[in-house]
Amino acid sequence: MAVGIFDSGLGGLTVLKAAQSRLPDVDFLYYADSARAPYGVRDAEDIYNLTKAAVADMWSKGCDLVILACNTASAAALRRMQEEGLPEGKRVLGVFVPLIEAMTERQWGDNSPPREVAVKHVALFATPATVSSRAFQRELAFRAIGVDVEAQACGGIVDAIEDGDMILAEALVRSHVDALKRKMPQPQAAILGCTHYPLMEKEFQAALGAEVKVFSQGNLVADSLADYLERHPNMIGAGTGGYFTTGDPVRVSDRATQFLRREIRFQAA
Ligand code: DGN
Repeated sequence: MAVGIFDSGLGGLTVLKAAQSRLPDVDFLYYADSARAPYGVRDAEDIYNLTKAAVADMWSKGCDLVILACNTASAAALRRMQEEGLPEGKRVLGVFVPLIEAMTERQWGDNSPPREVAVKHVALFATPATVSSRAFQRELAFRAIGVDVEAQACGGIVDAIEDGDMILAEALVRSHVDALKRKMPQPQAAILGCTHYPLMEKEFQAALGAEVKVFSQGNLVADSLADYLERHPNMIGAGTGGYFTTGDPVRVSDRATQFLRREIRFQAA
């Protein structure tokens, strides 16, 4: 049994990379629904159905615990799947909560009352689907955390990164930060609410200014996962992981190798 990391495409590899370096003894199974990516422009029902089917496939491959390493899928599917009830012994977790917890210094599954957050004006950068879901604001309200969130739907950045066009990605980061600043001139913190954006963290930080605290996901999710596995050691087991895709394994392997700058070989899911 390995821990499953799911994304529609390559963005979740930033989470996988951080998790592998934080938990070198754990096997990971990465699953990319590349045939249907990107999810960020699909409607919520579609994203929910695709995510549910992919997670079921990962459970059948032996992952009892699956991390939705995709904000778009977490926003549309996570709460709904958990509320509908999961099969015995299976768990699915998302990538929003570790971000919120980093802002409030709490841990996955910790029900202690919310602590005071130091930041009050927060910029959220995410895909159009994540922004229109308002899932991040819902999770904050659920925890009674009173921060003022201004969201910017960042069309185009995911495609530019997946195409390897970092010049376009950087230009888009600057224009989305400018658009956000017209709505919220002085954010105190910024949340990069898409697993592709850690690759552009420096560019976001430069466009936002050094005084803005940028919360990016890879290491935050890896730390939360390490803490979760310490409290639920039965969710890790022996077994091998690997890289699976619903798309063309050769094409996805080439792109993933370029994306993470290390050799990665996918097989058909
Ligand atoms: N990386 C995904 C996310 O975190 O929302 C966006 C890419 C996609 O369209 N799934």
